[in-house]
Amino acid sequence: MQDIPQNHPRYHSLILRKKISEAHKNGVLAESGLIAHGRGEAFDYLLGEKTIPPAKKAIEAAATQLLLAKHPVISVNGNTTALSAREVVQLSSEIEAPLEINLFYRTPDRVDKIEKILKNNGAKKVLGSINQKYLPLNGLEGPRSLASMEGIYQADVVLVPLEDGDRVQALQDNGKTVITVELNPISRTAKTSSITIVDNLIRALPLLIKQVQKLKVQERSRLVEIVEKFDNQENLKKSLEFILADFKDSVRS
Ligand code: PTJ
Repeated sequence: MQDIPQNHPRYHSLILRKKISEAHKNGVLAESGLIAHGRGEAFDYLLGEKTIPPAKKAIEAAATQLLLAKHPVISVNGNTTALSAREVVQLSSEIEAPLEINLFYRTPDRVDKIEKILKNNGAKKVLGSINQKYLPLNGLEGPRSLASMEGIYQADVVLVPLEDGDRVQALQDNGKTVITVELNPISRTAKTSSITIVDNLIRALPLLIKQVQKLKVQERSRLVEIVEKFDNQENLKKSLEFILADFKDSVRS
């Protein structure tokens, strides 16, 4: 693929596109993952491609919720692997949460490739691989309903970056607290999750890792206070207000 000149005004965005399209060529990313990335790009544009204050608040609440969890799990799909394999592995080691591969377009080949990438990035244990034992998660059909007995099936808190709304709903209906990273604040995923980080995964994960490291040393009572104060619907409203304010500024200028 052609090199991207560093002085290109959209350099960072083009680098991400390159990563995404290479992951598709290598069989890691589903074809629909390319479209999902495009939708994400459009919303990121509306956010000014920066982490807005409501996202920082959600990141703090997410870090706290993960630290309070008895059995946290990080669900990993093709887009997450393509963009942020190193960071999900680091987060999983910081919070001692297993990574579990869960794919919408599940094939043995994709699962194997994703497992290898996670392991090459330092993951010690990856759940969700081909020969494991699964239990079905009520309310879902097809491969997404597969929940590892050691992982998502018994999890109390699940981080699911870039997820679709019906899986989030099913996880909630099965008693899990769901944290998501989702650029579209009006999606069903965003509205259904317990904590929605309206930000690009590539910016949100490093910040989430930093927050976990910072909050680890806090008293449990302080952590409980942070989670109890967080209101996801209110925070989503604030994210939309940021987008709308930017629109108004653009119209005026
Ligand atoms: O790897 P698989 O087989 O599990 O397939 C994964 C995809 C993403 C293709 C599948 O789950 C899917 O079709 O997802 P959706 O319903 O298109 O939703 C993806 C959501 O992710 C969209 O609402 C986008 O706004 C959002 N999104 C895309 N890129 C990013 C993002 N959110 C945060 N960071 C991103 N980089």
